[in-house]
Amino acid sequence: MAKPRVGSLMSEGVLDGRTELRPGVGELAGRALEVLEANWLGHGTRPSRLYPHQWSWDSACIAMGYARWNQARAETELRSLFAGQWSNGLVPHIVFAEGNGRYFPGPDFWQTERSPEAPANVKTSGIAQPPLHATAALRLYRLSADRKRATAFLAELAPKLHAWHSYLYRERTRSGEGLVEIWHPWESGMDNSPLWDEALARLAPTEAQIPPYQRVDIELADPTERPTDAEYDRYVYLVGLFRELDYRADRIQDETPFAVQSVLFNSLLVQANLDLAEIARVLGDDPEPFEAWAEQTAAALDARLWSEVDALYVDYDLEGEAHVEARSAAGLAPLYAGVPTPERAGQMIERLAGSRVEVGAAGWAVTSLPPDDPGFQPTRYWRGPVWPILNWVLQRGLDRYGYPLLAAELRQGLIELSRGGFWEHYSPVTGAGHGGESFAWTAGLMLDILSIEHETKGARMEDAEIALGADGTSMSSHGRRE
Ligand code: 9WN
Repeated sequence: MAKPRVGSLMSEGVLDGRTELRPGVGELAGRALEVLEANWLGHGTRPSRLYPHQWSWDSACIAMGYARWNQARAETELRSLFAGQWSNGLVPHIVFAEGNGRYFPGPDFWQTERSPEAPANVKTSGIAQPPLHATAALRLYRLSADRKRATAFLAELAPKLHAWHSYLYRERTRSGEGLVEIWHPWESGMDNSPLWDEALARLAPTEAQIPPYQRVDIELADPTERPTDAEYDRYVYLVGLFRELDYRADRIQDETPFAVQSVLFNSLLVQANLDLAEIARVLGDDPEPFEAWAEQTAAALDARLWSEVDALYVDYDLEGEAHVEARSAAGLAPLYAGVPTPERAGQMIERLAGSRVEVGAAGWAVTSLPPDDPGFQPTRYWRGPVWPILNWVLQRGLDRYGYPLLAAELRQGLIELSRGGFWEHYSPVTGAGHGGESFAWTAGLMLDILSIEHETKGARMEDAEIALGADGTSMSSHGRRE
């Protein structure tokens, strides 16, 4: 199959008028900030109209995006998310903004009040999402205009980050090997990725085991782009099970029929541990425990999840007692955390999981499923589209292993796609945006990408519209200060 070329479609005018706009970098950053502003809830940022609450890893990316532009907003974003942290350390994947918009499953379905560990005054979900928070906090510190204030914020957040990582190592590992497990596809952040198909197929819940529910997502978004009803039945069945177990981690670990060691989750955790170690150094605390976690998980990733045949890391299905068969660009994530040897990294980069597509004249991106996979669907959620987060992770990995040109081209691909708007994901065939529009997560990641461009190339970022205030606050293109 020929690699799809987004750029040719753009220049031929096949895509709609949005792509004709070719804003400069400063203007792109201004638009990204406007998207964040439009999704601001007053205390944190919703991903989009489709997701009217605060999501865990989205918020970390949003805080990272704000880091250079609006220190106060970035702090508020993380503070608000951590207000939903459980007493056992869990950072829930959703912190609900009650009374705001329709979403299923909402607080009435989760019923997290069944757990004495859930916070009393904030409604949340009862599962996790990938741990990008320490990484966001450190980025915020490094890009801060006001270092003193940033240090105080790190001191506030560090114990919470510590509790979060402790939860993961205490409740989510088995036999001390250092790989953290997920109990629900939503915990991976890649909901309906084919990575979970085999494990989900085994579940086969009876009707009586699926609590009654009604989807909202397919009313608000194109059903052909969303997970199927069969997938939702299983998502809901798992939540129902965790609810019955009152969200007790020990019981869930014993009884969950879905438990996977995810490469992406563990890679982000390795880096988050290294970042937590760095935070400890900044605060004059002991970095050693966090470095030890990072080393342990990195070693386990390398020893247990590497596939020589595929030149890729692959997830492990604990219930099925086998490596997951499906392949995805998420398997490249260990590059981001510095896990593979340079030799393995070279092999991975040569193949790029077969997921590379060209974007524009000088850019490229990876898809969520290789275009030559029989299950590839260019616009269905995690089964083909280009997702900004996977590409953000990869460009960091490429820089880390000494491939700055490739990393810059990948960022160029993302910049090119974002010029058509900040969408939840993009079709690798047409380059058009799909899923939610004006998506905060995408905008946050783009701001970070532009920051990295600034750091690596000295690209001009500030323009007349966006001026960074001397006091560390920023002025958005609305002319409002925070
Ligand atoms: C379930 C908010 C979230 C992202 C996930 C993405 C999607 C939710 C959904 O949206 O998941 O958590 O309802 O589909 O898969 O990565 O955090 O943007």
